[in-house]
Amino acid sequence: MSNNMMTWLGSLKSNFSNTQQVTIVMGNEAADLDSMASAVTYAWYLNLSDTDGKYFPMINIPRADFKLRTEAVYLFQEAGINIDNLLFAEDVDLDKLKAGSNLKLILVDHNKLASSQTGLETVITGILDHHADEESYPPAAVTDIRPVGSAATIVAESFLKDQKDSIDSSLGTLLLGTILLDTVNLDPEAGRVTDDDSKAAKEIIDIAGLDSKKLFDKLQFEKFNVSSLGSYDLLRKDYKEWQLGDIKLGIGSVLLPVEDWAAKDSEIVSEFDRYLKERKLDVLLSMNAFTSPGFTRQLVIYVPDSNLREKTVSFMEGSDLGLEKLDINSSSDSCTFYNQKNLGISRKKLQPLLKDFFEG
Ligand SMILES: [Mn+2]
Repeated sequence: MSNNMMTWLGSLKSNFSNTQQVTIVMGNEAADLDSMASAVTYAWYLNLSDTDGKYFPMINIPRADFKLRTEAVYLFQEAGINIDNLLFAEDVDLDKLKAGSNLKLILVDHNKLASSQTGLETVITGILDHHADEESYPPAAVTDIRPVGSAATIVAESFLKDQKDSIDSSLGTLLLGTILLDTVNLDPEAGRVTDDDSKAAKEIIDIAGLDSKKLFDKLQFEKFNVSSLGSYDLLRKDYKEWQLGDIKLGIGSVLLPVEDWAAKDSEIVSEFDRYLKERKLDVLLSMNAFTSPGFTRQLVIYVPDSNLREKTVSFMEGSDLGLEKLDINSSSDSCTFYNQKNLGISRKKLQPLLKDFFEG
């Protein structure tokens, strides 16, 4: 058992097997920064307190999806963590572990398992969370569920209580960065921060000697910095799809002006085509939203079938979206780019309009 977090992380994969007794510490399936950072840091805390506990953090998404969480990519790197050392969803066979009576589960940043993981409730032994308590776990589970701004605050409190000496700049960066992002830099105006968050954050800042303003600004920037992502990843970063009658519709939400996107990727239309075909879609839309300097919305419509395209485009051009065609080099018959003048129509509002249209 190491008492250095990096050494411990470096040996995680070689110490793990799906056929031996383990306690998996995992965040929720949305795997935001809070879920991932809390899983890693809380598993580390538990290992410090119980030297043969075999606590393993699991990042509850496929490894290939990690790069989409650009703020997490930044913070883990800043904390000096090599992502290759972490266990992701495909590395851990929860069903097999449970079938072999080898699994205990500790949930962080959620208290009810995802629908894809139901059946594992009986092996939940602990929960540390800040969501409303859904009481979907065994009564014997040890829980700390409180409405603080970040689950990382509750992890930080654990270290502050009895592992203060383990708070170095690496651990401090992970915990503090997560708390700051979740509470909008501890700003009471944003309505997310509680006294517990502020107290834990301030103690971590003092112990680890961190600059919270600098860390928050950089995280906030990286959260929206999608420059490292290609067209395919931009489309899937924040994506939803629906079956509407005979039509399968997919809508990506992209934080980038279409002019910049098309300039960055001359193959943008063939990437839309690849995305549509892989997901067997009939209609693929991208709703682009960004601030430059004012809030702006744009829309991309991609429909390869010409009859369906004509129908779809004329409906959308005639709708309240306020579409104004853009002259983009990559435009083709099948792919059209627009400014969306009606800023009030988000994906949540557009979907029911298209549902009525395609199902009607
Ligand atoms: Mn959270």
